[in-house]
Amino acid sequence: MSQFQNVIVKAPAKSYVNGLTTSDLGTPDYDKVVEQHNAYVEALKTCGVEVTALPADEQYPDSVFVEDPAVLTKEFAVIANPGADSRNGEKEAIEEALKNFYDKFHRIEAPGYLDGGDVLQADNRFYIGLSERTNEEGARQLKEILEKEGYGADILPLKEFFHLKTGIAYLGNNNMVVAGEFIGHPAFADYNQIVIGKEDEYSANCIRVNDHVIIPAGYPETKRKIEEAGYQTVELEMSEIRKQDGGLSCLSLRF
Ligand code: CIR
Repeated sequence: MSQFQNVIVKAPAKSYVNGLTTSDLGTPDYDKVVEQHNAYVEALKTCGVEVTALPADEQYPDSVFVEDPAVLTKEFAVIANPGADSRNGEKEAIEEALKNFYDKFHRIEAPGYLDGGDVLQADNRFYIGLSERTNEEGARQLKEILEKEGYGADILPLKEFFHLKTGIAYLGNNNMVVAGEFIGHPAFADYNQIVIGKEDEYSANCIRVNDHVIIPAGYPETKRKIEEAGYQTVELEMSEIRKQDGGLSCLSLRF
């Protein structure tokens, strides 16, 4: 898996506590959100990436989840078209920020909708999930862009997970972390699978950043399995991020 040089994050807005959620874990504590987000940024820095931190935007409660408005490759950026009305405008600030790093842009256009959380890259292949946020037209547009650029792309309908990456992560070296509906899924049959049990499902959303895999704190089994596969782990407290349906991947764009 190639090394990441850059990461974009965005500070949590005070309005974060009023963001979208399907969880019944309660209202996030804003001070703790800031603390957990700061720890995330520090962990990324120890993984050797340059972190660009965008300012908080009160108008968009969910804008801390910068993964959703864009899909990045080494060569180009795709500005997504986020499927939740209250989040769609987040793409403008992300595009502005990405202009500092990319010359080549593609766009997902209505009636296509797509959230970056539904897109997983594994080497030269992308998996695109169809969800409440990503429709067939959005997925089709992304597949066409990726294939024209020389990547492979598979579209898969989701049954239960909120976003594709809610239940899957690619660690490089053909190692795929899988949970729930992705366990035994034919699309992932050729990978070495690190299987996450039902009670640990939240920890399937982990991120490999150069020599480390960042995982949520409190999942000793996941930590053990990932270390057994040969990776060094870093654990981060994610309680307040999880309350708004967010995970580790959602909080950054890595490239
Ligand atoms: C939302 O509903 O859009 C946010 N509260 C959570 C987004 C999480 N993002 C992700 O899984 N990529």
